[in-house]
Amino acid sequence: PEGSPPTAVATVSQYACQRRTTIENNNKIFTDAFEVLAESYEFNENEGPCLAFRRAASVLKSLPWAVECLGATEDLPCLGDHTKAVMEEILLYGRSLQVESILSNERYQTLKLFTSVFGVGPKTAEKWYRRGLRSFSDILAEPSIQLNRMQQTGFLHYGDISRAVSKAEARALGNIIDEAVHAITPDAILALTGGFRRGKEFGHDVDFIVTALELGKEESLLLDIIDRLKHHGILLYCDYQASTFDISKLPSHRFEAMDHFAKCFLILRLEGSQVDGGLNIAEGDSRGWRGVRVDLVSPPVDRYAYALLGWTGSRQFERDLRRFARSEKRMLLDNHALYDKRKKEFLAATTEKDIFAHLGLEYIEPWQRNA
Ligand code: TTP
Ligand code: MN
Ligand code: MN
Ligand code: MN
Repeated sequence: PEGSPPTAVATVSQYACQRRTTIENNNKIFTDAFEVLAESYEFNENEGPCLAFRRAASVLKSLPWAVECLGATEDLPCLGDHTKAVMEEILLYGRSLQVESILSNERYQTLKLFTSVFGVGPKTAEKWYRRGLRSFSDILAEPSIQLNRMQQTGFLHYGDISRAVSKAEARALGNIIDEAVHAITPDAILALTGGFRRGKEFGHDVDFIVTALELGKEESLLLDIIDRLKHHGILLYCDYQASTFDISKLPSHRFEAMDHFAKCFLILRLEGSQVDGGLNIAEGDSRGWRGVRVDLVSPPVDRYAYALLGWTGSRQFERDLRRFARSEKRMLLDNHALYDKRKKEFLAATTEKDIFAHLGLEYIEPWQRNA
């Protein structure tokens, strides 16, 4: 009959953890617009519409087809009136007036610029904006502003760390970390996680999980790795955070809260000669190296699967895993553990597959988690 889909189309779940989302995005014209809207609501601390646009974008990213008319979205979840109005505008005129007005808005542009600095979040950016500051030179020339160590580093390495990291660079860093880890503890476990584990071509950093087979050794392992990188002269910045992990605590409700594992946020010096893909160094810049942001997290080995699942992302995939666990299974999930509220017990897992199975979910491969 007229108006119905050409074939029996499986219903799309409202949960990203029940969808398979590769890096191929057939609906980029819409999802780029939604991201601008979400960001703008985020800057205004309006969490509801921010999450709504992120959820809508995530649904469209999972589709193996491009939306060509609004009718095609009828059976899709998480698309509200506002979302559909934006889509209709884009379908008709190729652009959305609301998005264009945000993009040309001075406050949005300034907050976007300021939050692009490592160590500067929306709160700090807002504070600087309200003081009338509009550019990096305004900030650096303002005597009353005390930059913290992270922000100083952010300005110092701004060019390097705002430039995307390539797969080849991620691989080269993987070799450096691998060498360090295994020189310290031959049977340590090292895994690439974050966006590169999901198969992304570029990232803003490179994320690794490292753990020792012997329970309790993981924290000293991380400190030894940092020490070794320092002695190799490639540690440009290190923010180490000791473990505050407590095995008796129930998984946290809030996704945005950081986990409690020992971790460090680094900037490493990557030599150009080690990169087979070639570095993207601008003409005239012949120093032959670049700074790269690297995150290392070191969970106890019995929490390895939870940490790996939590750090592989995407953020939207993680949000929906937790929401699914809570709303559909009466379970609490975070980067440390899964707790069954009905049975009042923690569920152990040695692999990510175990966790999906505990949740009654089909296994989703890392490269299908680009929600
Ligand atoms: P990111 O490195 O921020 O994001 P990404 O790797 O998906 O993408 P990008 O290319 O921009 O780097 O975070 C990776 C995952 O780690 C993300 O799902 C959130 C998670 N994470 C935690 O769970 N706890 C933390 O403390 C941090 C910093 C990240
Ligand atoms: Mn990352
Ligand atoms: Mn990121
Ligand atoms: Mn990271």
